[in-house]
Amino acid sequence: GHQSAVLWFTGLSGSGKSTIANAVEKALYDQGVGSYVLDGDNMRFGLNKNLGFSAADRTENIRRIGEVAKLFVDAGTLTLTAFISPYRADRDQVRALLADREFIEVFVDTPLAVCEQRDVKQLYAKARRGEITGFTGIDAPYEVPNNPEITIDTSAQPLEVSVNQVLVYLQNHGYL
Ligand code: GGZ
Repeated sequence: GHQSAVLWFTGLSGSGKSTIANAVEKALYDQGVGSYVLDGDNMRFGLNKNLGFSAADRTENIRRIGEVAKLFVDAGTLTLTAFISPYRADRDQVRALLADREFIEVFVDTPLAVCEQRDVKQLYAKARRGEITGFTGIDAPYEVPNNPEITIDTSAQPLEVSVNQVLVYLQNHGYL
């Protein structure tokens, strides 16, 4: 058996949050552990489709995701969330919703320069040209976590090492 919790990935656009979260989900599945990923695809296109990227909308986005994550945890599911979640107060609010061991903050600490270099969706380029305003890391803030349970720098290591960091944490802390 396993103990349910939220692995709350936070970091810049292009930092690798979704990639790592999805790879962890697959690795857990291969070990016979069911988990579920909440990300932009299932939240921003569904429950949160009325929200944009203003500070207030991001706060509401994270509040709702926190509440949904809590429901999944209450249902016994190991849950992974992959959102920028740029505001420390918003993340701390989610932490406060959950029991002590139920919130595991995973800071995907990939440098802005590396995220911008990747620019898979060409959003940083658009932000630099002023075609998108309020883009995190360019002209909107990202507040780094003060005490994340896990910190990952994807510029310094391959995906498998990042995935393993998360799995080892879960193992060592009695979640698996
Ligand atoms: C940041 C934006 C923005 C702005 C659209 N700022 O690389 P992506 O495309 O897939 O990741 C980004 C995603 C961020 O959504 P979140 O729900 O994670 O953000 S938050 O937690 O702050 O609510 C990016 C895209 O949406 N995107 N406009 N202005 N990212």
